[in-house]
Amino acid sequence: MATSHIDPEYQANAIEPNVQQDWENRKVFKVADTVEGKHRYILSMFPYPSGKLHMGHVRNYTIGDVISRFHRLKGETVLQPMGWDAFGLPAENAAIAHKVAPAKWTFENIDYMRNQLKSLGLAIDWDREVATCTPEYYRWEQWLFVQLYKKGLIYRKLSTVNWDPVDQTVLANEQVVDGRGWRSGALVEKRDIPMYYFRITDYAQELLDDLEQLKDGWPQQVLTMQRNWIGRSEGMDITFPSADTSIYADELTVYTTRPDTLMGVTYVAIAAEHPMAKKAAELRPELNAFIEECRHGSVSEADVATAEKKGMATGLYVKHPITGENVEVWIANYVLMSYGSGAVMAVPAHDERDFEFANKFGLPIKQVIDAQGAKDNAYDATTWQDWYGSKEGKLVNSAQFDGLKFQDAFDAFIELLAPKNLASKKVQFRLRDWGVSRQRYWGCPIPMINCESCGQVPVPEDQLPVELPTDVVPDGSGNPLAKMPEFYETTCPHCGGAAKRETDTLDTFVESSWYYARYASPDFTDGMIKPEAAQTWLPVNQYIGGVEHAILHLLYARFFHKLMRDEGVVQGNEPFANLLTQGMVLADTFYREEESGKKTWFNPADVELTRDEKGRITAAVCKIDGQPVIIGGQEKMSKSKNNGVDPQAIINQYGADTARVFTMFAAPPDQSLEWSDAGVEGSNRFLKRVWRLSTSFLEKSANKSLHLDKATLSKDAQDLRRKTHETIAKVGDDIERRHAFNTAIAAQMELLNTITKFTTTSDNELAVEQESIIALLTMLAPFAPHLSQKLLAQFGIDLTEARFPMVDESALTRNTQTIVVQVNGKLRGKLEVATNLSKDEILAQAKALPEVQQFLTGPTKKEIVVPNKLVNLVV
Ligand code: ANZ
Ligand code: ZN
Repeated sequence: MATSHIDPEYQANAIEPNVQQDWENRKVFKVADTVEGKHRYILSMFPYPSGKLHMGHVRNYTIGDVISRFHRLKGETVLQPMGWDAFGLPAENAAIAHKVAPAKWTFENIDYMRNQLKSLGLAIDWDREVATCTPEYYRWEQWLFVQLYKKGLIYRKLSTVNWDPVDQTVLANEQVVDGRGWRSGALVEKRDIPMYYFRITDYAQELLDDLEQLKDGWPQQVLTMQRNWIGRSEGMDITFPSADTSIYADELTVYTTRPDTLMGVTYVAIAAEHPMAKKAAELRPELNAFIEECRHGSVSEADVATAEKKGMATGLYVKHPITGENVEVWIANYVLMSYGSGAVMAVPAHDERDFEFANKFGLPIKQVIDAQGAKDNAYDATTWQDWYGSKEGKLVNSAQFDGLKFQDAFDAFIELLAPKNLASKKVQFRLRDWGVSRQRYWGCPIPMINCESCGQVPVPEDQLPVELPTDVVPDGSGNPLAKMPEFYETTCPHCGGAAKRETDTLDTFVESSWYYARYASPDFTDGMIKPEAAQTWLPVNQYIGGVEHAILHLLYARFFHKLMRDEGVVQGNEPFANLLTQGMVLADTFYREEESGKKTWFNPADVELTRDEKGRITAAVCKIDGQPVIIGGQEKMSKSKNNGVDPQAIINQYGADTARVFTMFAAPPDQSLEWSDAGVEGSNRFLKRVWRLSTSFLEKSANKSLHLDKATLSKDAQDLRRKTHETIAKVGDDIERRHAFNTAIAAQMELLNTITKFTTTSDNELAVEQESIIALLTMLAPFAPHLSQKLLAQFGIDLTEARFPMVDESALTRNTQTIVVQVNGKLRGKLEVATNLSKDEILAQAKALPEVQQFLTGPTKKEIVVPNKLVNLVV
């Protein structure tokens, strides 16, 4: 038994740096690229180096760390890496604001945040740190790009994008707010520019099918979001021939999921970018202004669906493929060029958007499905809703097709039109190919060369990486790379002539799509991933991150895994076997409102609260001026509400272990966590009590050599052992299977209470108490590793070598039980008996009790024995 002196007071700040230093010195969390025996890869989504950690990070990384440390305690080799999603727009914005190069800003942030992460005490193999903005990383991304380009899985095409004329850049749909650029506020235009695309649609079916492999490891809700995003629909391409080929030569093809409504088509609508619209504008110049108008505004499907319907007739006609009647072609703002064929057969009676459009422009409406509630064939403005949406009804007003239901109609139209090349079945995905070109500086250079005579030529592999110059300070006007001849001037690898490098960079989602794989062998210089390392560590066993990444990041990473698999770089079909999506971190908000309605938000750290007995806030004043502020309720921590709690302040005040225990105890990991100072203090008190219990035990047991003798335990000792081993079983299950870290901690708090109440009268009882304390400290290690390591050391145990305690099944079974003894239904005595005692023996012992005997005034008329519970004697 170690007897070194230990501080009786829990002082986190005195312990934590030392323990962290010890881990670093001994490289405790370092793992090899290849491992024999049980191993596991636990990964939390890597951070963007924005400047400092926020509570969401603390929660995310603590969850990952608890799982990692638990499996280490189970004797497994655990890979838990960390790195930086280091390219992206904020670095450029900071550059514009502070005139500092994005590289410098980024690396300084990384240095600061790395220290913060280290102060949290995460069991990370820091030798595997990766920053995506380093050429060592992105050269392999460029390498893959070149392979995919050669295979045709990346292509270049002109495409219509949201263009911000002030920022001179393409905007993502979500960066368009009310038709304006999110940063500049400028009216967004649509523009055609050449962009590189990943052919993710080639993998759409597989991305959908393989969700099946994830159904036990991923949250249901995320699987649904993935499925909807991929959006498989089955429909038909139907061709409407030109009514007059001397005016318009081509035929018009539409995509429809409701071919059964074909006889209800009253017009055809095309997108403003459709080639037929251009032709029509040549004939009718007044269309140009409208086409131009459609170029503004968003290309987002959601926006388009809800925008006010606008349109103009083209003056061109097509022929209905069945009746041969002329159908007028309209340009409509609700038709997307990027979906199907950019043209729709409009059936206003059964499609809401067509209905709205037809009403606005006075176009005919013809019912062809006999839906319930629409008995009358004439259009009735009050019942039109009943007509659309339903695939259940039978066809009406559809000539020889009357009476058919959806599937029969589908087959009948195919049978009739397919031989004439006027229809074909089609599976359509909502998923679009992934445009990856960004007109930005701080990103991975696209490894392509543009040659006037040879076109687009990939950079030869031996010339990779194409390095991004790091000493550039963007000024906000377009992409600086496009203004740097020293970057873009090059020679064509094909013809040797003068050529120009691509100056666009890749979407930063590309870097985050494969970092999980790079961690397996971050320093490998002969390829993306060392084959043995990929074999050892992939797929990630447990991935943890915010639900905000449920769609795009996860979809792209799944896609990349398949791309890399097909390139022979990794095996398996999916990158993340299990996924945990953590909930948001909420905190109280406080504000004052000016007469104008403008709100000023106060940080919770600057607000003094008064609470009632139940802990509810009853009053709040600003600490600076002592005046009241309005209580705004709990909201997601954010800059806009100024309700972020700085993790550093918590760590400085209470230590990392308290911050970790609080974030794990306050809520199950997938639910919202409500920040509360009282909760933080409570967690800190718990750790202090653990400390006090351990140190006072060490004092009273000093210089004793304890040995646990299970055969001669007092009842209290048996009870404590049972509680201890029940807790071990529960905590193990809570952490490993249920990911219910909050109840795991609650169980440890209970155990602490039980141990604290236990009084020892013998060395054997001391040995029992010691067993319980060591079990508690070990179970607590995933949550409060510093405290745990420091205290366990006093018991001669090195946490880094320790194992999660084993459940002693013999301690779980109760050897004795308490039986209540009644006479005529009244409680007269209690009996402590062995659990395996027979009914007769229990009865005999009950009757022999002196306090019972005095009531047995005559022979018993009835003797009732309820096993494990009670004996009732009736006299
Ligand atoms: C006729 C029809 C009748 C339609 C009806 C719907 C209901 P999903 O299911 O999402 O795949 N559509 C086709 N291409 C379009 C485009 N480029 N822009 C806007 N809308 C387009 O949607 C397929 C339906 O969306 C298609 O089926 C088409 O309208 C419309 F009672 O055709 B439907
Ligand atoms: Zn050339």
